[in-house]
Parts: sequence; C-alpha cells; structure tokens
Amino acid sequence: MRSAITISLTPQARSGPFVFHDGLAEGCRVASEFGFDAVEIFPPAANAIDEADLQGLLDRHSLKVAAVGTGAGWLIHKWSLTSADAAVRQRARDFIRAIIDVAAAFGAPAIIGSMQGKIEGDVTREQALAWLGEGLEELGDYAASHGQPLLYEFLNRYETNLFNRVAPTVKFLKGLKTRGIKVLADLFHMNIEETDLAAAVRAGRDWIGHVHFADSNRQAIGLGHTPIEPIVAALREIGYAGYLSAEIFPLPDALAAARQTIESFHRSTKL
Ligand code: LER
Ligand code: MN
Repeated sequence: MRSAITISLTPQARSGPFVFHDGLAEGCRVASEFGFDAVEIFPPAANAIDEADLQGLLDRHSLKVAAVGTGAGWLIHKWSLTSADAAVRQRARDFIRAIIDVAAAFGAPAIIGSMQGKIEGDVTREQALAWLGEGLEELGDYAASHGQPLLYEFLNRYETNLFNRVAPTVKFLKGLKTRGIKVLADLFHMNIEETDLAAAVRAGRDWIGHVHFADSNRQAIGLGHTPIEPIVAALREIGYAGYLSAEIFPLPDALAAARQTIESFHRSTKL
C-alpha cells in the first residue's frame, strides 16, 4: 500500500476535509518532506491544473498523483449525475470527463463523490439510479479508454441517499455493463454507516480501488476512535495495493495532520 495526502486548489473548499490549501507547489513540497508517495488533488475544474507545472513538481519531489477529485462540480455549480434537469446532468458529465483527461495524463483516476448527487423532490429512486447508471456507464468506459479506473465513492447518509455502504454499492456496480468503475472506500463515511469496517472491506474484494484514510472524526488516523489495524489487515487480505489517501481536516493544523497520517500509515502497514 502507498501513502497519499490531499491538496485542495478550490477556495470554496477551504473548510473542507483537505490537508493542504496553499497551492500545488507548497502542498507537493511538504508532502515530499514527510515522505508521502503521492498527492490527491481537488481542483475547481480540470483547467486549474497546469500539466507542465504539475509534472515539474512531481519530478522534483518524486511524487505521483494518487487521484483527482471532481467534487467542485457539485460544490461550486451544483451539477450532478442525478439532477432532474438533463442539461445539468450533461454539464456534470462534461466536467467529469475533463477531469478524467487531466488525471489520466498523470496516470491517475478521477473520483466521483458528491457529483453523484442525491434523490430529491419527485424523482424516484429507480429514476435516480437509472441516471446514475447511465452516467457511470459512459464515464467508466471513457476512463477505461484512458487506461484508468473511475472511482465511485459511496458517502454517508448526510451527503447522499444513493449508496451509503460497500455491499449495496458493489451490487449496483455489478449490474452495470462497464467494467471501468472501482469503489472508493472512505473510512470516515464507513465509520458512520458500516457495522464492521474490516468485514465491509472484505465485502469490497475485487472492487476497492482507492481508500480515503480518515479517522472517525475525519481527522488523521490515530486522532479519532477507529481501530485501524483490522482494517489494514483486511485490505491486505483482499490484496489491496493502492493508496491510503488522507482526505481529512487540517487539524490541529496541516503539518500535524500530515505528520500523524504518515506515522499512522507506517505503523499500520508494517504490522
Ligand atoms: C469526497 O471524497 C467525500 O468524501 C465527500 O464527503 C465530499 O465531501
Ligand atoms: Mn472521501
């Protein structure tokens, strides 16, 4: 397993669960000083990432891109794959496609988290799932054509009513034709929704493609009450070799959160 830490480039996400908020150069510099393998980026849009600039930073600091988030499409524009408005669903797909392009240029996947949206108003669950499925079919195949998975993240009940746990998510994805989707398991959401996090990880065997490494309170692992050892053991048991990426609040401050994360990463992955 490899370590990653989040950099948000989105001013509207200043109070969000991202460790670094002061630009790519500063985030990459500090990430490499702590010995992280990679950074996960949360841009306001695909064109906020200057590819030459980012490549230079990655080379200089021996970092990779773990993943690129699309959540700003929801945060800034309120676009989602399950909006009742077809034009909004199309804008959501276009926004995500552009992020798939830029992520793939760095050998990384894009993440669909908040852009899945939620079931609202008169929309039935059946209809919302049909729209979600359509979006994922198209975007999953598009990501696959770039040699990358597309990461679909189930969220806790306060953020979506589509999927909140691993097992129903996997069941839904198995019903799609595209084989381009992998599941993002965010330990913060799972702590709220799952009965047993290690068992939930085992239920995600063959599907988990990325992990958000967050404690129960969305702080660095070790600062909340999630016992991480059985979770990492379960990830090892299912053969997970991807990133443990710290999508957490910069608490008590960014440097302390980064230090706590990398220490927890080393301690839990070497057991
Ligand atoms: C995104 O990775 C996520 O976990 C959501 O909670 C977005 O806020
Ligand atoms: Mn997450």
